[in-house]
Amino acid sequence: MSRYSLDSLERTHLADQGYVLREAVFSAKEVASIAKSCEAVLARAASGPPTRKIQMGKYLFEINPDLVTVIKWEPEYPDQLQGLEPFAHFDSALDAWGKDPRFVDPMRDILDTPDPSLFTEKLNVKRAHVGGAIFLHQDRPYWVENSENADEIATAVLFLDDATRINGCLEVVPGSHLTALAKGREIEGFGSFEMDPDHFDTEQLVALEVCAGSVVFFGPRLVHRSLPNTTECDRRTLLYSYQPAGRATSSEFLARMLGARVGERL
Ligand SMILES: O=C(O)CCC(=O)C(=O)O
Repeated sequence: MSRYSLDSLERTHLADQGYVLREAVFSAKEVASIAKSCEAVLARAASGPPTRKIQMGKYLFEINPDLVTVIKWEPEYPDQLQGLEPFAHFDSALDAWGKDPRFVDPMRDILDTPDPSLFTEKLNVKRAHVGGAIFLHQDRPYWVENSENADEIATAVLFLDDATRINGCLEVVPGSHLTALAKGREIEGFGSFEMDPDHFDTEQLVALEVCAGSVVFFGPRLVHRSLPNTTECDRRTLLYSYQPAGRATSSEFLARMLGARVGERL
């Protein structure tokens, strides 16, 4: 048993509800340091030579071939960053945080593997007033074509700011990981990754209002979303997704797609 392993109540909660919430996992000082690294990564990604922004579904993507990453912009405010994925291959500080036992020990239990390692890393920065929604989805469909086994990937979400209903906290559907994979709605040019809220009882969503430094862990089938940030403060999250060691990472899949080798252009 490792220091931060799931306890028996958490294991039961994970099995029944599909997620585990731990509060105050990282101190305010640690969160401030992580957030500083995140902002530096975002600034670096946004300062490169602009490439074409592509609207896919409700999202606005820019693929940055130099950093081998995908930048998301706010569709309604196209000069405002929405997020970035992946980035551990070009930021050693955030790569190192991804190895912290407070993420890795629980992941050992969740994935039932002795050596979880990073599959992908994502930053979501719902900026004050302009941060938009992350639409209802499961993670698995996004990963099926871009991983070695999408069923063996799980995510830890670290909250870098206090998260509330009005700034777009994470909302999850407890138990949704146990039901059949939801059918996505087909969006031209994007695929069927998003779920159709008209065919899903969104009353089942539970808003996870948490303090900065808290972490939520969940697997690839949990239905979740987050709403726009209507407040005057940012609501940022850092997501680390893990898989058993030795498998190709999302940056390697992206590099293959771009015809580049990770590290070669950084
Ligand atoms: O609200 C968030 O930051 C989490 C969003 C999410 O589920 C995702 O980016 O896949």
